[in-house]
Amino acid sequence: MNVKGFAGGVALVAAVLAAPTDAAANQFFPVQSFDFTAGQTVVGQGDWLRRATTETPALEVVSGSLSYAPGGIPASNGNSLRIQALDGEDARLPFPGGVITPADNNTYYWSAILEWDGTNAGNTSSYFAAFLGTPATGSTTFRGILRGGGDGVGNVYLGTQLFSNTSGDNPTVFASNPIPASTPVFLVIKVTEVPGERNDTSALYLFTTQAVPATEPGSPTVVSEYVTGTNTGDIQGITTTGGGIQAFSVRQFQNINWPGAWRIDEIRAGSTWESVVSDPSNVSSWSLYN
Ligand SMILES: [Ca+2]
Ligand SMILES: [Ca+2]
Ligand SMILES: [Ca+2]
Repeated sequence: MNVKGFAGGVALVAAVLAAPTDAAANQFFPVQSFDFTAGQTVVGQGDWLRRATTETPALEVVSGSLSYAPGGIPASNGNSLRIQALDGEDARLPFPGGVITPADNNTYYWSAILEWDGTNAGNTSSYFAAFLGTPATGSTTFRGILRGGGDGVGNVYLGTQLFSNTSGDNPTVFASNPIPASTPVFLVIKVTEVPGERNDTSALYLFTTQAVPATEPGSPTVVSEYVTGTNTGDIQGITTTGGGIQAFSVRQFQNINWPGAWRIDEIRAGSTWESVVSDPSNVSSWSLYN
């Protein structure tokens, strides 16, 4: 009798603890709060490495964290990362588990709090954050791309693109609501390996005024799909020629016509919505205490 009761208690505790444990298990790396030294490059701090060759200015950790005021995202520790509109240093954060080989119906999410500094709205766009494939150093096999762009009359938008190429096979799709200046927004990008070739998607969920839901919304803000063309237009297709997904990357690229500096913080990546909107290490968020 006592043994049975004890076993039931163990089962209950295991069930209560399962949610945060699963969220942690589905993360590709621990949340990146930039609890690093401000005023210095992020390269060499934590697990961050240089993506390509040396470029200046540095991809610099700056003082203070970003927070998403409407809520749903835990408060951030430490500092944050500045991304400038200059062809400066790029960095990558390798997955501790190594390269992920995509399989049918797999999903890959990343999320972040992001702030545009309000300068140089510009009249074109460029991309500055994405998953990264192979090879590790110097690779431009970006997928699940975040792109920022201006309309030339002061408005700035965010969009997503499945891969980085210039053929137009997978055009960027922008969300229609402008990004407020100096006000943090929250975003999730979801890449889906749809069974078959040239049909994968990159979806953007953009939050500017609403609290971030604990469960995935029924539909994203916008979706970028592979259209047509001659490129190897599939996550699995790229894998067969040496791809896969193995890192997260942040890029600085010179274009005087694209929006000014950004700050990014609280970067999460994982295979589920829950793994990129919650903090498994935050005990107060566990169902046991709600
Ligand atoms: Ca932070
Ligand atoms: Ca596919
Ligand atoms: Ca660069």
